[in-house]
Amino acid sequence: MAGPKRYYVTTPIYYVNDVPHIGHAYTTLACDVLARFKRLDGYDVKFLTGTDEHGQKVEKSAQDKGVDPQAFTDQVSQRFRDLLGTMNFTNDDFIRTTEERHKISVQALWDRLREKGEIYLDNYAGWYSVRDEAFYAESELTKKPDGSFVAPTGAPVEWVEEPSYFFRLSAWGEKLLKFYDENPDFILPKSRRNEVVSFVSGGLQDLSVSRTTFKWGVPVPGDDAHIMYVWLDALTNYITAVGFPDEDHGEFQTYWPADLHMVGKDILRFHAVYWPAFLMAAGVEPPKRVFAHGWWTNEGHKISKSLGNVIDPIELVEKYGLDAVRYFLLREVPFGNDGDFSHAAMVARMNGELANDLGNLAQRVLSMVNKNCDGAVPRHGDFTADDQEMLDAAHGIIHKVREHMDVQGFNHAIEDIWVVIRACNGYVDRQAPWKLKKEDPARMGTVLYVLAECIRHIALVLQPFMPGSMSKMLDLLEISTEHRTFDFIGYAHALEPGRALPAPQGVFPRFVEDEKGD
Ligand code: ME8
Repeated sequence: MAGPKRYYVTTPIYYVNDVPHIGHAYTTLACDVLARFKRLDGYDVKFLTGTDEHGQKVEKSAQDKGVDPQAFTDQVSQRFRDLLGTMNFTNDDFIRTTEERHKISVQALWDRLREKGEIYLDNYAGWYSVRDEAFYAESELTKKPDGSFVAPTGAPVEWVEEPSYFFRLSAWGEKLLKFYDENPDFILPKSRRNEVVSFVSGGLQDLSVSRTTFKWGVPVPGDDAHIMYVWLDALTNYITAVGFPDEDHGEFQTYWPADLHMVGKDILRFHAVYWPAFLMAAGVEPPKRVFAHGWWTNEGHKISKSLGNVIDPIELVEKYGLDAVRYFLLREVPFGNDGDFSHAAMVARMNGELANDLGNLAQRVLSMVNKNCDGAVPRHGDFTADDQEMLDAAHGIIHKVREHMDVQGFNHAIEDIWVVIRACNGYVDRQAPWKLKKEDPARMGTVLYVLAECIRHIALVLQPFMPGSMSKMLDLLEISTEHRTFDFIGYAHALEPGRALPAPQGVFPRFVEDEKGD
């Protein structure tokens, strides 16, 4: 069984009908920060991402481009892989649903459901949206003036009639409700949980899980006129990646059930209703949590290809720098809520919080150390109550941050770290080490020591959010790579007075508009 120090986190696998944008980068970023945090906190982590390559939507995109679907998916999937490097993501695996390991896994799950009598053959007659890859009941649709119907997401729907296998979802409603009840944190945030509970309480219908009118997908074992429903195919990736159907060995034993499936609110129903129902029906334990985060808009407008306002994460990184983008995305919006991307908000965070609050603190302290303490960690005398309070606050941040990270409260974690950064700035002003230089150089050494030690802690806990910049900051304190995990928090591993430090360098430049004003 998975022990307490194991952590398995997954992103949705993204459709390769289109190139990656800020929304995809956001979800994967949240997972990367959690994965990094847990690794630093001593966990054995598996962090999975990948691409969802089957189904009608992808098949159509390939056709539109006049390319064979496999060649098309190879190309677009690579764009998603490239983004991982650009964003400094640390996924341990990248899964593609066109891989052989996945076909084996999905077909094994199907066989399992079939053997257990959970799947039966019938005919489907109803509405389908290719854009959402979802079936809709007529009661969920809105009629437009021209007589056509649209899904609640605004996506067009088409009438489909074809032979289809069905999954007995209707039989799982009560069991799902019991499961949600027994696992109150299975769906976060709470508001989303309530939506799901009321959807399931309204009664579930059996779900069509195969299609016969196109070919791009995994064939149903023993009946290859049928292609498996792309969501059954896609959701199974989470167990494929840990070796399913081999449940008795290796990674499955170590990592399943997953600790967290991170998703956007658009795909919560698939993850919080269908997926646990499939798994329970197959006799496999459901994941521990699904977190549905909110939706980004661009300067107040919905992000869409047709509006031409899609934000390219690569362009953002080129303009503002990677860590500023990573910071902004998780700081700007309470995680779970919708958020708006704006240039003004980005620059305000960069200049106010990164350059001023944190950058200046480090720069001021390290420059004073460099000039007045022979470029080495200062020697300190006895700590006053003010010193002690400052050090305790820095040492204590990890406890608060850990609690927030356990419920994906990224913005709260950052806010609590900033409380300490601001407290440090207050302490500098109060203690005025530049005055102490003449009046009491020994006391100046103590004050600068306290500050350097606080900066060490701030940098340690901020590593998951801004790995590149915090690595630079820890380099400036001459902290070796092995001493950068959370085991090195606290007095026992405090900076060693007298240790030579490199010349200080700025870590967070202010953002200045160029002359063209872009
Ligand atoms: O749904 N704001 O893939 P997908 C925030 N293949 N997040 C956004 C976003 C936005 N504006 N736009 C997209 C699929 N996302 C399926 C998933 S999983 C077994 C199969 C993010 O390419 C968000 O995480 O449409 C959303 O859930 C996901 O991209 C949808 O990606």
